[in-house]
Amino acid sequence: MNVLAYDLGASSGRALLGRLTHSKIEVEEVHRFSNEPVKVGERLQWDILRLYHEIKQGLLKTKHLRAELQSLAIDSWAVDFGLIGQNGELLGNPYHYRDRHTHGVMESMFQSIPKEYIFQRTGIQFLPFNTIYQLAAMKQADSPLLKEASRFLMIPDLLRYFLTGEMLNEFTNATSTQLYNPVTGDWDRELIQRVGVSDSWFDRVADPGTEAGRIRSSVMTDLGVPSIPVLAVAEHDTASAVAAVPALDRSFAYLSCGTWSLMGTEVERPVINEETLRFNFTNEGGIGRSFRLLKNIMGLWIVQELKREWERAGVEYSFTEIVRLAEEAPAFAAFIDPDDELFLHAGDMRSRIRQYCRKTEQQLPDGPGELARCIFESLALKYRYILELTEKLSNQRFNGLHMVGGGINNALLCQWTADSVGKPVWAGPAEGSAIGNLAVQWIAQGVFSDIWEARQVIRSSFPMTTYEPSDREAWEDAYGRFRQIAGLAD
Ligand code: LRH
Repeated sequence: MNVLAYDLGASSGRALLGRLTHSKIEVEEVHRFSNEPVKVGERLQWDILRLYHEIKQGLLKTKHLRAELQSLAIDSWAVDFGLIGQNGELLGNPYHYRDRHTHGVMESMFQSIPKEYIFQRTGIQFLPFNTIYQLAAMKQADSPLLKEASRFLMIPDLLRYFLTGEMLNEFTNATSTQLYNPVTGDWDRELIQRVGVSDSWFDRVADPGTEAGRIRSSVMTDLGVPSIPVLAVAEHDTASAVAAVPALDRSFAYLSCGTWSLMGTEVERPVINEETLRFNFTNEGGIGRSFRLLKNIMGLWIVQELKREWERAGVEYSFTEIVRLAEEAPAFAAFIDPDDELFLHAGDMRSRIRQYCRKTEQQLPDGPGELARCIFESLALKYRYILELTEKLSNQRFNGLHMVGGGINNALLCQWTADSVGKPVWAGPAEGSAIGNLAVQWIAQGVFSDIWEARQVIRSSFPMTTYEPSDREAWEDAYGRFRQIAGLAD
């Protein structure tokens, strides 16, 4: 049974063809493409039509493989969206969540809508780029789009709409907006109205696994493809990645490691209380109406930005080289809190890291190895802090940590994570989101009875590398210093 998964990340996208043979999943990458946002003036926007073009290219390439598809589905990064006008056309280009138009909007919103009220109703962490603040920023700027809009679609909803002509909002992604109420199981219409936009744009929310239409006739004619079903899966990429965690135990911790690091656990009901609010944890929707109690950690973004910066200066380093240089640099020389707002937007990471270190009276990392080592060690230390909080907030003890996503190709980071958290790290699969996307399509088709059966098959289909903790004393000492420097001490 062949199915096609499109997984769009903040810097690249891919289409994976999934086949099931003898209860094993086989995947073949049929298309890979870059996803480069475009800056026009001060505004950073997604090139959404190019992404749609690449989706069609993926369909063409699959056709050339003569692989008969049962269905396809799309997942992507969360929070970003497009607005649809009265005539059914997309209004403008979706903003990139790292665009600066949301700067200060969250804080100013708290003056009219209390923070506690928002958290009580949504259970979602406060990130300045959440959809709610993007809409409020557009409102403050008196965006003409808001006057024309008749529907709100998140990125995968939007691309699915282009393919099928049908509009539908998907559950896991809907929760990431901070406009969805997990207790009532619907958009929080009161909150939406208080933000000042029309709640009529927000329609029925569909569960992962729902058939959301079929390839429309114009696409069939243009590409010469049949009208296969297009499914809504766990369309938030992190939800798909968590769906693919090959856990045996129902109580498990995960780290989805890519541009972002998302760390947490799966829970049956959202955990909305003073503690989760205090530590800014989130309760995003998962598959089977579970919730992902987790926290965003800035992740490999800082290194990706450094790499781009070096490229602009004419120096090319591969990730393998960066990791090797980090390994050769002196240990525990300087730490940053990767989640400091300094590192959120694109720009000169070298000077921001040095600025952070100057402010906290540390040595200033200089060359690529020192800078990369500072980032990787700081990430590993932040992982320990968040893992301990996850245990506390969910009232569980984990005997290891599952790592999925492209970041697991960095064996040094996996090892340092194990050393820092003092528990084994089980790494794999690297294409977590795409595999979770495939798995939900197979659940929808009745091939797997539920996500737990899918997780078992994923476990037996993909390699998993175990990293045992080592060097504990040095990491324990580093953790104490890191907490002081990052202001995370008790
Ligand atoms: C990871 C991710 C994450 C969101 C961010 C916008 O790709 O979806 O879960 O917080 O992008």
